[in-house]
Amino acid sequence: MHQLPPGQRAISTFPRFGLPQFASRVVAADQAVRIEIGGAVEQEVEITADTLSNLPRVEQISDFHCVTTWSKVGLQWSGYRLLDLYEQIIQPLAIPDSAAQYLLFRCLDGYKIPIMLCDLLTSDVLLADRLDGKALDSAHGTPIRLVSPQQYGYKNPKHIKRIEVWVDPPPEHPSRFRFINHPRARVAYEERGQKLPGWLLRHVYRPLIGTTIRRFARFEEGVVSP
Ligand SMILES: Nc1nc2c(c(=O)[nH]1)N[C@H]1C(S)=C(S)[C@@H](COP(=O)(O)O)O[C@H]1N2
Ligand SMILES: [Mo]
Repeated sequence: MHQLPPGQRAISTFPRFGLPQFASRVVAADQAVRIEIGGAVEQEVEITADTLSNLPRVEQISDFHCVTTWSKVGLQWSGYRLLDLYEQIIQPLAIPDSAAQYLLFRCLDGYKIPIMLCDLLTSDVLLADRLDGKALDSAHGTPIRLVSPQQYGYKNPKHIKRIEVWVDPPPEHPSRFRFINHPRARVAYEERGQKLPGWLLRHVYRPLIGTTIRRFARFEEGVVSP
């Protein structure tokens, strides 16, 4: 049997998922890749599919772990290493502050998430534009998303439109949901949140999975209007 990280359980489908407020924000699937690079840089740069095509294309099979304890094993991603983008395009063209420690990802549906550079610049972190042989759809991150298998799903932003370089930790929303965002969110260490221990949060999150999956699916199918 496939060994899953602590507290995780495999499910057979790969559901559209996230925080409830993003369920209704379905991103249309016909957009071209356009990622602005900004923040603590000398020069803002825009990344398109053309820019990315200069980097080696990488195929990767990896497991996906949501903080609410569901995992989907064996997803087949295709895209570009964030490490290659950072070293070959962002560093020479945008010239990030040498003290940079975070990238803040901003998404077309309004989702945003800071991720530490030390967790991003590894060989298995991809900017993926394809899943299981097809272009990413509205459910899974069109036109391009981050895939960071060693971190929980909430550090795998979909529909990326802007990446900002930050030296200090980007400010978080004052109180709401602060406990869910662990600065590193490493699956192997069960870093589910910053206020409560991971094993405890398992039990908080598990009962929410079913209703969240159904809610996201209804909006994706256009059955419910916002
Ligand atoms: N733009 C965006 N990215 C997002 C989310 C979201 O709501 N919007 N949800 C996050 C969470 S909590 C999870 S578990 C995964 C779910 O990815 P999936 O919808 O492809 O299964 O996306 C993450 N990235
Ligand atoms: Mo998640």
